[in-house]
Amino acid sequence: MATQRDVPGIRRYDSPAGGWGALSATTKAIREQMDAVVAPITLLRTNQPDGFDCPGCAWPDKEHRSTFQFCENGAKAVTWEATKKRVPPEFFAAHTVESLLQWTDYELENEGRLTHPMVYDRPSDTYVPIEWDAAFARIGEILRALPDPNMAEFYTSGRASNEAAFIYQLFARALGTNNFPDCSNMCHEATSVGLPLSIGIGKGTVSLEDFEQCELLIAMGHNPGTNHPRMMGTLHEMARRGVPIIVFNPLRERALERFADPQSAMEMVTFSSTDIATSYYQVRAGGDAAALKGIMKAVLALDKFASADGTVIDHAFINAHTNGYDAFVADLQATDWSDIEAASGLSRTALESIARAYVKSNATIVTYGMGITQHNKGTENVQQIANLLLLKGNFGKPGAGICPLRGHSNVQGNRTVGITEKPSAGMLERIERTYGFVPPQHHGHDAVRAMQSIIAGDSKALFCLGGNFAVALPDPEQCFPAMQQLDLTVYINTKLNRTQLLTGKESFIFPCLGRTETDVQASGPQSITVEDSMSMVHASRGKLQPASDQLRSEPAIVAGMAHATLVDSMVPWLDMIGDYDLIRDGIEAVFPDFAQFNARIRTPGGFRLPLPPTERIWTTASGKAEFFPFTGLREDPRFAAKDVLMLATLRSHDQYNTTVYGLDDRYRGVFGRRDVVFMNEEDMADRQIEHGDLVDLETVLPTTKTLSLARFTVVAYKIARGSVGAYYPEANVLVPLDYMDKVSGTPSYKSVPVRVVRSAA
Ligand SMILES: Nc1nc2c(c(=O)[nH]1)N[C@H]1C(S)=C(S)[C@@H](COP(=O)(O)OP(=O)(O)OC[C@H]3O[C@@H](n4cnc5c(=O)[nH]c(N)nc54)[C@H](O)[C@@H]3O)O[C@H]1N2
Ligand SMILES: Nc1nc2c(c(=O)[nH]1)N[C@H]1C(S)=C(S)[C@@H](COP(=O)(O)OP(=O)(O)OC[C@H]3O[C@@H](n4cnc5c(=O)[nH]c(N)nc54)[C@H](O)[C@@H]3O)O[C@H]1N2
Ligand SMILES: [Mo]
Repeated sequence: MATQRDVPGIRRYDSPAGGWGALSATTKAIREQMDAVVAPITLLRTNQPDGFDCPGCAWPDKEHRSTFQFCENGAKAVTWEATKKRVPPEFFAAHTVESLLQWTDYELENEGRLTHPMVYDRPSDTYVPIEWDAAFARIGEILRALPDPNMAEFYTSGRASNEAAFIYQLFARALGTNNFPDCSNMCHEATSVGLPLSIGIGKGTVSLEDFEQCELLIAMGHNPGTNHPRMMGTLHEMARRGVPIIVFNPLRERALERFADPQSAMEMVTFSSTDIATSYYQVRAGGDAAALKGIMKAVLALDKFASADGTVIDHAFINAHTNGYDAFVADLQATDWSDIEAASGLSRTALESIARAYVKSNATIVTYGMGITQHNKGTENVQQIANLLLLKGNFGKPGAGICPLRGHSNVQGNRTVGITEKPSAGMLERIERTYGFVPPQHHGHDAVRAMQSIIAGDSKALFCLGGNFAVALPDPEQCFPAMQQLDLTVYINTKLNRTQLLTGKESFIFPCLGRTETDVQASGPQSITVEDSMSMVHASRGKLQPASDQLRSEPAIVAGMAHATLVDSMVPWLDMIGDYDLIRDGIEAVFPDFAQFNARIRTPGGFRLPLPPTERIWTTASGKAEFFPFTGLREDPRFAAKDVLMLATLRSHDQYNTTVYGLDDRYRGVFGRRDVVFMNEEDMADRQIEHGDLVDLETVLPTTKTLSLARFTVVAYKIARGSVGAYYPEANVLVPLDYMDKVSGTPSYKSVPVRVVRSAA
């Protein structure tokens, strides 16, 4: 057998996810990054009523008051921020930017926390210290000299608080632009764009209580053991209650197979675990819409033989609450099973059995992540999930609904408080009324558009509130050099990363407080607020001593730049920093859903933002929920050329987006390396490729230039036929910038058509 060959760093991992492996990994993370004494105190403050919100993921906590929920990757996120390592001015003096560009992403961030505001000095090719006020003044000069404010881009990464995000959008709009590229454009944009058309709101509709009443869970395209680890507690509990859990994922992900809950003394002591998925379907990458069509086609067939009592399809709900049903049904009837099977990689029999399970359940939740959204058909994928749920009225009843698993811990909140390139008229009108300036009305740039505009030389200034913009986007060969043509780059970050090293004519790095740290302003210690995946808004307050006495909070840095740039502004920028309650008053004035904002966040647990679909109110154009047929099945490139494989770029267990904590991906059996391609053994055999061989990958798209990646090592893996996997960001060299979901603008990170061949010896 090919898989028997010994490949360095590749070992079988037979244990369940969680368990003792997770405990020892946590201890290791703490040992490497933190003082042993501070660590337990810090971890115990995570997600406590008076503590800080975990920067790891956006999964909610029960009433936000549970005792610290054990979570390996939450602990990694906290320790990575609370590390004792530092990047002081002496570090920058000792390393030119050119030399730092040779470092790996892991090495850069592992240097520790940024400590001083820095400015790029071209003659020495180093970053040198600068006073905050001098930096703000210079940025103001450059911005005032821009011929058009739309030549500036304002990127946000979803870790920023509501307060930081709100004041940031106010700054950009007061300057005169709606250019808000956002990490969400690379993440859940298909949700933000697709769901409002289907059900009136671009957010999930379930709460934690719904999981307690749910009768069937369908988990599509997400890897919670790594990316939403606190969700494992919920899944574990559901599995033990006997709730069927159906998984769709091209890869066998260990945590979705079996999990040992580190909080279960029984499972820890007996080395036992709980099976999570009751059935696991290895759909082809990019094949979910096809699979969903198959399930729905089978549901229609079952309905034919049923009585009209609504036990199969909820016709009463459909008549009262939806539009577009007939056209949707006609499309399903016209779709061939053979096309569904070819595009999904799943058999008709399998899809029919899922339909039977779906029909049996009175309350179904579908959870989904990047495996659904990051495709050139991402919006259609999301809308097919909504269709499936609508068929049985799975909105606005207990135990049922849709649950997009959000990415960054406050990405949803950023959107809610105004980070959008397509602002509503109402929001702009209320900004004008509250702050006395007329914000721009025309739409601005999303992330891909912003980069295209930088490449074209049209955009001259880039601000980044967190994140690692250039590394997160596709096609570095094109994007990295373009960044260096910018006149001005301003990076507000906690850690060193590659984007900061792609210096423009003038570049600034502003170190900011992290969420774990105390934030003291004129009126005393401040709290910030965040919104989790389930629309719960609550306060978060840091407890640790800041990493350096030079750090400023994100809102303070933004306000400082605004104050120095907009000299005639009537917005009380600096007052708002003295007391964040004033920022929240502004949020309340611009977004009516935040009525009584300051009062409501003072109750532990916070409050939930309104979600009309939970009351069967549909804020769509028609006032009803909409069925959207998906007609693009045969556009899958694998129909045109049989040797094409679909590449999905993935996160390892030891990474947070572009932040690489370590080089292991324990559950997938990869240790100490990331230069691998996961392949199905039959696809390997077809190409005479063996486990451990070096291969070259090349994109196959008629309309874009060919991108390639050479000499990665093949790992034989339990991955669906027709699909290959590789790590993000290493594999971003294969993702075209302009191959995306046309509706939402999301890059097709999870389905790039590629050919794989053995590398020349
Ligand atoms: N520890 C940790 N936590 C994180 C992050 C992190 O990097 N590290 N990132 C945060 C962010 S910003 C986000 S957006 C989320 C990401 O969380 P996830 O959505 O879980 O992200 P990924 O790991 O990119 O991909 C998820 C899964 O999709 C599967 N998949 C790939 N293609 C397809 C497909 O076509 N169909 C289906 N059904 N599945 C497919 C992959 O095999 C993988 O298991 O997590 C957040 N939390
Ligand atoms: N190929 C491929 N590309 C992808 C994806 C994929 O699945 N495949 N996923 C996409 C997704 S879902 C997302 S969300 C994007 C992520 O894109 P980004 O959000 O831009 O990237 P991150 O890696 O999360 O950002 C890491 C940096 O954030 C900074 N940081 C950390 N904490 C804080 C903080 O509290 N404040 C501030 N100001 N800075 C902080 C640190 O300096 C760190 O270097 O990447 C996208 N890119
Ligand atoms: Mo994300």
